[in-house]
Amino acid sequence: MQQDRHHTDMVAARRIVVLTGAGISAESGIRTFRASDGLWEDHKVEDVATPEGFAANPVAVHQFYNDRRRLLLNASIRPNPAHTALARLEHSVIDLPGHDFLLITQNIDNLHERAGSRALVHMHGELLKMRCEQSGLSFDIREDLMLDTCCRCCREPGNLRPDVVWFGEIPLSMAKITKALTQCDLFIAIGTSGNVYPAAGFFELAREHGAHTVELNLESTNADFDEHICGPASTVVPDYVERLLSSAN
Ligand code: BV8
Repeated sequence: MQQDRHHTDMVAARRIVVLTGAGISAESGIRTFRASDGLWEDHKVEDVATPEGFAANPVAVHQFYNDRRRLLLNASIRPNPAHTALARLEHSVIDLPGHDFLLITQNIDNLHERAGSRALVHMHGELLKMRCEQSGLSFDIREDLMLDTCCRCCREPGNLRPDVVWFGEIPLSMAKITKALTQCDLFIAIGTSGNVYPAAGFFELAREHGAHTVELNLESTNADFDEHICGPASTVVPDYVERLLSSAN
């Protein structure tokens, strides 16, 4: 029977990979990159999200990330129902025989963890971590990172940077991600514009290996997913997860 390309076969979905982007955190109050009020509207990518930009003006780059870290730590910023639904999906399937689940996020916020997600990879790093460029060690940070902040490994200032992946740098956990993409039978992209590689190509790799691919986004990105479900993440993600879970029982 020809698989209906445009609808998820809810019962067949056993090995699930989810990719999230800035859109899943938009309703939690965190700006996306490419919307009209996006982060890239008042910053040039090459100035604040490249190693060259950091080398040229580390103070400006620290300020860019310090501002985003302070916002993230504001009490008003909380996971929304989309984050919570993904954590529920993970907890419901991860222990079922023959099932698997991996959540890959491009986001550097910690809203997935705060919603309860554990099978989680931050492929572009984390805003609440800093890294020593001498030792390679990462440390938690919840306050401003300044030029004169000392790392605990070298006990001197000047070696620390945000522990995020900038343009031109290699994303994290690519071996684990690639393995999951080639083995999954359902790939779900949520709240990402598909502008940045290699994340933007993940759905094609999954489909080449037999996965059904679904995009849940405010509006369709017109990328060639099998299925497009449009609407705000805090509505469409819980609805979709509910349908997946009710069909699995
Ligand atoms: C790599 C972390 C090699 C930092 C980010 C030329 C020179 C050098 C490199 C390149 C080049 N050409 C291409 C490249 C590769 C480059 C790239 O893709 N450039 C693009 C601009 C062309 N990529 C890289 O450099 C990557 N590294 O390629 O290394 C390699 C490759 C494979 C294997 C080994 C080695 C590294 C890229 C990482 C950059 N770091 N972030 C930080 O956060 O400051 S990128 C940043 O933007 C995010 O992390 C995310 O990945 C990316 C895209 O953002 P989105 O999440 O999609 O957000 P966006 O605003 O764009 O879209 C939001 C979407 O949500 C929209 O569709 C909107 O409609 C929707 N939405 C909004 N509200 C809602 C909603 N949806 C639902 N509900 C809502 N309420």
